[in-house]
Amino acid sequence: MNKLDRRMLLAGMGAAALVATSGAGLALHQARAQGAPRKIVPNLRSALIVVDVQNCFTPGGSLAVKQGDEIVPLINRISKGFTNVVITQDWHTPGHVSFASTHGKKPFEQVDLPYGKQTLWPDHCVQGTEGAALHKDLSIAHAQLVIRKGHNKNVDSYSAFLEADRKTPTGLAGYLKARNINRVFVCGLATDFCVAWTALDARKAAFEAYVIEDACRGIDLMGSLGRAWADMKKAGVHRIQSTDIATA
Ligand code: VGL
Ligand code: ZN
Repeated sequence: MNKLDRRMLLAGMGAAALVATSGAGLALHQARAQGAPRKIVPNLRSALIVVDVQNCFTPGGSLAVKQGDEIVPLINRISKGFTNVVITQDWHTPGHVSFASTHGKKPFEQVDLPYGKQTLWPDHCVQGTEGAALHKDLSIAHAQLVIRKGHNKNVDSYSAFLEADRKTPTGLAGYLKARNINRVFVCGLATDFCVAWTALDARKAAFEAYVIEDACRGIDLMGSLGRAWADMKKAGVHRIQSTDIATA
């Protein structure tokens, strides 16, 4: 085969490949136009984890996340597509180690604790108070487990899986595994703290993890939101929107 023939052959293959690609593209386009479902369909091995949708984190609360209440109707709707739903509550003692007031410091400063750096927060989600209650419009009657975290006075817990000492389990991984769940979908407050830490720890515990971006709101303390998304991407957390999920 001479040089020219070879070039023509390659060009011909290229054209054939192009046709094949656009053919497939057309088929996909037609499938979409026909309304073929391309959504994620949660199954019995999937669980929705609704993180910290509590009065303290919604407008009017002591650690209010901007527009934190807007996600409530969205979460109610998404939850209908899940057989398995877990709800978390931040659940601190009075005088908790994560409170600025405990250290005579201002909120959003940091302190060094035996387990590492701790960001200090306004007093929030004190056990049994109205602020720690779930938002009144959150309506997920079929949720099966409410897991309370950060209840140890000397250890915070952003994650629903592991406390901030990075070694005390909450029991959530064992619960999910005992029920044969392998995929978790995380939503709630706040994207860059409790949602991100929960999704990252889900990956460490070998769950497939999805964060439903529009069903979360972030605090964004000195770039924490961008960092959280970068960390989650690196860990293989899928970033999706509520419209990507099929509702029942
Ligand atoms: C949270 C700060 C302190 C959260 C909880 O739910 O994201 N953030 N405690
Ligand atoms: Zn907290």
